Amino acid sequence: FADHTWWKEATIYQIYPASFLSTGSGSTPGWGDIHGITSKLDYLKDLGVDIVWLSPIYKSPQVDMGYDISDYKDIDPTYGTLKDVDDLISGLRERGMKLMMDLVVNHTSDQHAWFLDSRSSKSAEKRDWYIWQPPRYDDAGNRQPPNNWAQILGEANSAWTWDEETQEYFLALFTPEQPDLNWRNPAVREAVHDVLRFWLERGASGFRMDVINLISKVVGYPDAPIKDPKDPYQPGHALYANGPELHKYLREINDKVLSKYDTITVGEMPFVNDSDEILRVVDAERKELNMIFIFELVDIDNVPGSFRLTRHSWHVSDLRKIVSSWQKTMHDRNGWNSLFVENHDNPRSVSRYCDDSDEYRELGAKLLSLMQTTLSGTLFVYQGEELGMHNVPLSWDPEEYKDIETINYWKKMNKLHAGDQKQLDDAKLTIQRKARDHARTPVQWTDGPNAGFCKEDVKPWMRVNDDYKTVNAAAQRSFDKSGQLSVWQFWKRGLENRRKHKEVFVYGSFELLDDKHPDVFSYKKSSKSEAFVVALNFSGSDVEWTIPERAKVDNWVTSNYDSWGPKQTTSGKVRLRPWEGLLGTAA
Ligand code: ISL
Repeated sequence: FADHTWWKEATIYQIYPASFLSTGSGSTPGWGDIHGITSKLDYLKDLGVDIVWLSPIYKSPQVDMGYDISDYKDIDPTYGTLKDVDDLISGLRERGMKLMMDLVVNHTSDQHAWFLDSRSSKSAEKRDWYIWQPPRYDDAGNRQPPNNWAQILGEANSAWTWDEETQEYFLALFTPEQPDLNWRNPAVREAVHDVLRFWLERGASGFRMDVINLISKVVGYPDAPIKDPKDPYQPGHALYANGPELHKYLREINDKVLSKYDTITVGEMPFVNDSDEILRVVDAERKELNMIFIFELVDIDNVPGSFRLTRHSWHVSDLRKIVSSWQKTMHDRNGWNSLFVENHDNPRSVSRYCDDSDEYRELGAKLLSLMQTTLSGTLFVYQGEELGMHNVPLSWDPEEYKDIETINYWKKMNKLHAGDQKQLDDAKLTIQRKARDHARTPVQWTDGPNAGFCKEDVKPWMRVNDDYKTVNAAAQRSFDKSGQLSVWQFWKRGLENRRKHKEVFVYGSFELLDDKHPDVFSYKKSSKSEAFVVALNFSGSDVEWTIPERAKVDNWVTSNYDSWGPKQTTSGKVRLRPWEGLLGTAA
């Protein structure tokens, strides 16, 4: 990678405000607040974080945890005030850190003033700010939605919601409370530009753009191809993801706003893995976005082409293929990667890619840390990932799950499969493995009441994971067992190492060392002047790995089993213990 920039080298820490830290300064007891974030800036600085990304804190009815915004220029009282954000920004600046806001502009809340106006009558000033369509009628004369697109998070099946008052349907891809904005209307685009300017002027340094690839829908809203003939509604991804005008809208944002500031942008782009199309967005010359979240790795266990709450088996070779092909593609074609295995929409990574049993949880979390801190791209760490937090226990009742997606999925399954225990058990297993709730439990700060997330006499909005007595930040930061590191300390060390050797890890070239081994993912990262080799055993067994000649390992310097270099051979065969990862210097 030729061009060096601050946002490429940055480590970004994603905060899910509701679950980060509750100090009682917001209006809703048991919810995290902005003041809580500001009070942890030294913790983040110490870990090695450069930029804090906040999931939405704007005014919101919280149907989808703030991804349904009713006022882009104000803060939800649950989290605090605009003044609290100003204080947060000054605290970040004092420490040389930056703030990234979450920009959710594919849709608004149905309580946003724009939508209230839009739905008030067919001749309302902002009618055309959203996507309204007349009904279709079937052969029997029954009213039907304009097309067969399925809703993504809702309980109903159609992505279209009927409005009794004005006798038309509006499009709301996620839930009916999140109507999609009509980006074809230039006034909508200008209003969005104005929101960006507002936050940049206030001191934000950039944006994570929520489902930004859904803003342009195919003209005429045609039916989606039938995937499941039993279902009247089908995933419409092909017709609303990366639609015809996406590039035009992104470039317009850049021309009119971003080019006037020094910013970082990352677009969330689900449902698309086509490298040419992705490169059209992130190619530095095209001036659209700096990078996007490519979903291939976190979609590894979805039924292909389907929604997230599905299960599909996968193998280490899939992971290896996905990671190495994106490392290479971006390097060879002047794009840029983001690195992430967790966010608020996915289960915990150690539970998903490794083994979260007591025996292997810490090793797995460190293995994933080693992988991420040694690859090219802007690195995103999700709150709690640095502690190796894992999925909620299987024993939890469905009522402990709070996410609208989970709740609606469970309702839908119960309706669809009433009385069929086998199907319902299967749906339950899907929730236990894949619900977004797993990432949303309160951060475990201490072994005290409520894990130190909120005061003892307050009930956290979501139940704290049972293991907080052993898994918590206080224990991990003060961990001191000669030669060993806690997960937190391993992350800190990994981030230091990444900074120190950024020419190799952030900007260097990537070479896959072995595409045959059933369990090991191994690669070499090189700059002009140095090189490192990484070998990761993605299995719970002892394995043997033959070091390829061209790896030219000089010295193994770190294993996730201990911080002092393993006394392993540097040529011939290496024995890797369960979930062991090795980092070595190379010629
Ligand atoms: O979690 C998913 C559904 O199974 C994902 O497909 C998710 O909906 C998709 O990644 C978009 O996510 C973003 O937009 C949603 C919001 O619910 C998510 O939290 C957000 O990250 C709607 O705003």
